[in-house]
Amino acid sequence: MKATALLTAALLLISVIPARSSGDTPISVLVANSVTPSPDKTYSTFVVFRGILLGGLTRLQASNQGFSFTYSLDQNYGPFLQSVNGLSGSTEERTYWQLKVKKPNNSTIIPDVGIGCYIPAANDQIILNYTKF
Ligand code: B12
Ligand SMILES: *[C@@H]1O[C@H](CO)[C@@H](O)[C@H](O)[C@H]1NC(C)=O
Ligand SMILES: *[C@@H]1O[C@H](CO)[C@@H](O)[C@H](O)[C@H]1NC(C)=O
Ligand SMILES: *[C@@H]1O[C@H](CO)[C@@H](O)[C@H](O)[C@H]1NC(C)=O
Repeated sequence: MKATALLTAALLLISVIPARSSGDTPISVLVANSVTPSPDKTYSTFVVFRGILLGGLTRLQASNQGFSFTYSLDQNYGPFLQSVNGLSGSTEERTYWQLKVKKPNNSTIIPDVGIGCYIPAANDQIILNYTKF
């Protein structure tokens, strides 16, 4: 092969590899339903360096792993996670998607911010838990 052909092949290879730099932060997403017991689902995705959870969820939705979500925009607090995999929170039924995070040391926190403000750390397990308020 000529040098130009090699270069073309190398460039082609680079362009088909999804952009994922060393600064990327891997996370998993667990979808749980504590209202109507159903099997948990786990997905993998990542956020960019210091990226917000909303970015990771958007990337996960685009990755064809069967994850979908919607959000509404609150004028004060930003994105409110409305539905996950077609199941929507409801004020009438007093249900919502709670956001929890299980850290690599197995301690679980309930973030005091939503999906637009939470910045995942490496190997966070994001728990989206359908529950009652
Ligand atoms: C009640 C309440 C809720 C209820 C709202 C249900 C309902 N229909 O009433 C429920 C339990 C659903 C809830 C959930 C969450 N909440 Co809340 N909630 C409150 C609380 C105590 C009062 C809000 C209120 O009624 N205001 C009066 C009404 C008249 O004004 P309103 O603008 O219409 O209120 C709406 C918004 O506040 C919205 N809302 C409530 N919480 C949140 C959170 C986010 C991120 C967004 C975008 C909107 C939002 O729901 C209200 C009703 O529609 C406030 C604290 C406070 N004292 O203000 C925290 C507060 C707004 N919540 C907060 C948080 C963090 C959350 C969660 C992310 C917690 C979690 N880890 O799961 C989740 C949202 C997850 C998701 N799906 O995106 C934070 C937001 C801080 C921030 N900068 O992001 C606050 C300030 C409390 C705190 N921890 O400091 N919440
Ligand atoms: C677990 O890790 C988190 C953050 O990485 C830290 O804040 C917390 O103190 C740790 N908890 C325990 C019990 O070690
Ligand atoms: C966290 O829990 C899992 C499963 O229970 C266990 O295998 C793992 O060793 C635990 N990790 C730490 C850091 O305690
Ligand atoms: C979801 O929330 C319910 C009610 O708070 C709780 O009992 C359950 O353990 C939670 N599930 C997960 C996976 O955190």
